[in-house]
Amino acid sequence: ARVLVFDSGVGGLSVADCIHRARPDVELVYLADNAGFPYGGQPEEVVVERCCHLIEQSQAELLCDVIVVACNTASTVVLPALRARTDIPVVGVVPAIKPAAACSKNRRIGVLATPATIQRPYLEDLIQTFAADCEIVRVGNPDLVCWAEGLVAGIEPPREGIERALAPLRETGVDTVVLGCTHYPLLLPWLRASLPDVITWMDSGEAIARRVDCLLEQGGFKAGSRCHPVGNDVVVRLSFSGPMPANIHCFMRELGLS
Ligand code: DGN
Repeated sequence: ARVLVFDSGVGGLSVADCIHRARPDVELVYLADNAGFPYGGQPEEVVVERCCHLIEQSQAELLCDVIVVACNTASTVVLPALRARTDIPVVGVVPAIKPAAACSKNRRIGVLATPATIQRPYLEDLIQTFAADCEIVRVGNPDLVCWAEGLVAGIEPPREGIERALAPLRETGVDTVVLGCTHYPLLLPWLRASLPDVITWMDSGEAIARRVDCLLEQGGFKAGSRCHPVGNDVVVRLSFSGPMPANIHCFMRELGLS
């Protein structure tokens, strides 16, 4: 089987890594819209059109069995349009409010995401549905995604910037933080160092991997291999089947992701 994992940049690699660990037999194609990064400050219609167009274009060539929109910011707006335009299963990401509410002891939870995700009404719906009895500290930050992108180029995130970004969470003493952006697991060593009292950092990668596994089981998909082209200057398209290419693998191992 073949799974397309899509993000505006490298953040979706944190999700690809979880899927790869759950289903090492599956061929993953990673599609990063570097030219469109970041999605946070862009109008909804632009994000919807970009995502649908790029995914459809890849899908026409690659014939993937499942599409994963591994980006919270895109998932907040693009899923209905994408599902209307394709007949294969589309999995999106939502911030892991539900599991966070299940594990917070002091009922104080931080939600760290891009400003766009923090502002969208669906986040409020998730909070009302799953965490109505918790105090929720929302932090919409425009810089963390860029610092995560920098890691691939070997640039360390600025410690002071991270401290500043996390200050509202420190002040309120949250014991659980939801990583509501797929780029943030890449920053975990720095986030942990900045907020050592947080007990649980909750991302959505494993839940997505379980969902993908379940869809592949339902479809009866087995491991398969096909050839497909790689990249152009608008979109970096990396594909990996079996062991991931050394640079991505090393990058993720360095960050403690695999
Ligand atoms: N990885 C994306 C997310 O989960 O929201 C980053 C969005 C962006 O491009 N700013």
